[in-house]
Amino acid sequence: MPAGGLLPLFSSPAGSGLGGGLGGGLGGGRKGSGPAAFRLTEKFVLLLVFSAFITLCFGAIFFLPDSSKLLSGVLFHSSPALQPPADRKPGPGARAEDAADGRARRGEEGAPGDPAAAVEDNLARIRENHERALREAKETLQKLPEEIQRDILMEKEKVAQDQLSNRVGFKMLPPVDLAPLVGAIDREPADAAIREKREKIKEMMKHAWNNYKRYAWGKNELKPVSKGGHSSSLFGNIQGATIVDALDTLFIMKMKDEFEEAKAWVDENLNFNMNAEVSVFEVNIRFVGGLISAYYLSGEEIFRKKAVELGVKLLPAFHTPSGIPWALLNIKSGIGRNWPWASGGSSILAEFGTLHLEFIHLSYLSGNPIFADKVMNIRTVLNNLEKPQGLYPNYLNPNSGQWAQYHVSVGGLGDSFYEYLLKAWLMSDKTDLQAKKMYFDAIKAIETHLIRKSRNGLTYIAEWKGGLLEHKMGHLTCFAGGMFALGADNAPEGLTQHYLQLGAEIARTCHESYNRTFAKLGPEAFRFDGGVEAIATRQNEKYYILRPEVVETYMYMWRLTHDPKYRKWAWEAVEALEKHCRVKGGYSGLRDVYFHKESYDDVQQSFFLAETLKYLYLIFSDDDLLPLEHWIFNTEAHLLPVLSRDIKKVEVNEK
Ligand code: DMJ
Repeated sequence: MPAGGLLPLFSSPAGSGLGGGLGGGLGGGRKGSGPAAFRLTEKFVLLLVFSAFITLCFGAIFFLPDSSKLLSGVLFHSSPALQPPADRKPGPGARAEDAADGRARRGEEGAPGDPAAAVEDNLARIRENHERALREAKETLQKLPEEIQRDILMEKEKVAQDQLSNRVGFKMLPPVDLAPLVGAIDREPADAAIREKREKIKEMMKHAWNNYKRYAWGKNELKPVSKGGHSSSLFGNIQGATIVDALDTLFIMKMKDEFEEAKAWVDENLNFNMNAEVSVFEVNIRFVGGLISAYYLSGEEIFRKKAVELGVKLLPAFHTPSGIPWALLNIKSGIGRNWPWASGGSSILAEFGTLHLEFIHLSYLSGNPIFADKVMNIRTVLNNLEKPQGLYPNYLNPNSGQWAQYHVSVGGLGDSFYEYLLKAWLMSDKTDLQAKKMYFDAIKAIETHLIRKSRNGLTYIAEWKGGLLEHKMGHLTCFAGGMFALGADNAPEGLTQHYLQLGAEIARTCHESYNRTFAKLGPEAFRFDGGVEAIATRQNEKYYILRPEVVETYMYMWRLTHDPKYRKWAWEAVEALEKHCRVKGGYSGLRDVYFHKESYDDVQQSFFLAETLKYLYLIFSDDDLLPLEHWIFNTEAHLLPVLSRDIKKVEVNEK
């Protein structure tokens, strides 16, 4: 169709509007030199061509996949602040843009001001944005749904972590209702003989503390024989384990000056901003637990601040496919791994299963559910797993979320996981019914498959290896007497007396393991085979490192039964510690409890101050000091108040 055929439709006698404007410009050179009709036609042809070109350009923009990026590239090119910084990342898609930039920098063709170069630059950007969008879409499509979910979780976690760090840094943690904290301060026992014994235990604490202060202040632990500091790799470069572990013992023993100097050290020196690989479990039970406990007892804000700060540092340990945390974590890089000796690169039940109490409190104290989310996910993973004969193996692979080896123990590698199930239920003011069920189901299976009686009537808890029993019980396992007794009151129908009795029997067996040694302190492990009962037969099981588990069980048994034999047995332990472990520079562990001469290991463990001396002190105190209905002891004997039903609990989002 001839162009002229269309022209009348667009003709404007006044030459106004778009046609007039353009005509005035484009056809200006021919103005007045020919007939008006011809000039007008020329104008309209030009107008048509030009508008077709503009339409094409816009069409190209709007039909490309990422029109918003394109628009910002083309329309807002003059504003560099609007260009996304990610465009600058190296990679195949970045090359075109780099070339354009390079030209601009060199002032070559394509430098600002040159319209052809600007168009080329824009095209390069468009191409690059387009390629990147494709690449991202492809990567996302290649991911498994779980991976995508994990990415989202990690993003969310990062945001929560940043918010928390700001809150800690700017001292904006939410207000906490500290009342009523029952029995944090007590009266002197009425009975003079008991008072005297309690005073003696306080004197032991002074001896341990003063020597630590004199020879190892600020270090993790004391070497009481060589009189220096002792560093444990469990805490990486974090220092001051004894100070943090001792805080609440100092508080309840009313050693006020010592508590104040410990608090000042925490305020000025306790530092987590370092390149350190730590044991997540040990740092949690000693440092996080110690700080939370000190906060609740004293109300001093510095302890809460440090506890939350450390809690945030531990969060990257949970970055595993199953959410079961690594055993070891570099708190600077956030890189985690498991103990090289752990079966199949597994995480350990007693380690990842002993975070629950502290992390629930961290959520409460920070107002952020992230900590509780983490431990509730551990709970969910464990609850959903198939359990061999109802038992929980000690090794779990954090990548597959499956058990790695069928080795079950209520001692080392398993112990405090069971303890934390029971205590999670009690600490929740008996609302966490899942924990209660898991606890009672677990101990039922333990009783069926692991608990045995020796020929002479000593009840013991053996170790289970793929169905075969090893008739050995560890010192660590002795805590279970107290655990059975503590849970007895709420046991399923008709089992209360049974569990109290079981606690008493374990206490008796562990007392026997002490009584059958020269030092009257128990070995690391004792056996019920080869004609022996409650005696260590291997040289490498004969040591005693000031552990608390036996006196811990005496404490619960005393509180729950008031049978005087528990105070008697506790006092025997005090005398043995004084006779065999006390040295001028503090208290030392022994290499062989059967040997008639002390051979010291030269370490005053921080748990001696946190646990052993605290439990002994409580045995010789009235029951109104830290009543068991109001306080939960974490596995390092740090105090966590029961979170009453009235308290608004932090919402937990399960994974
Ligand atoms: C302490 O750190 C804790 O009691 C832990 O649960 C087990 N080991 C030591 C004491 O023996």
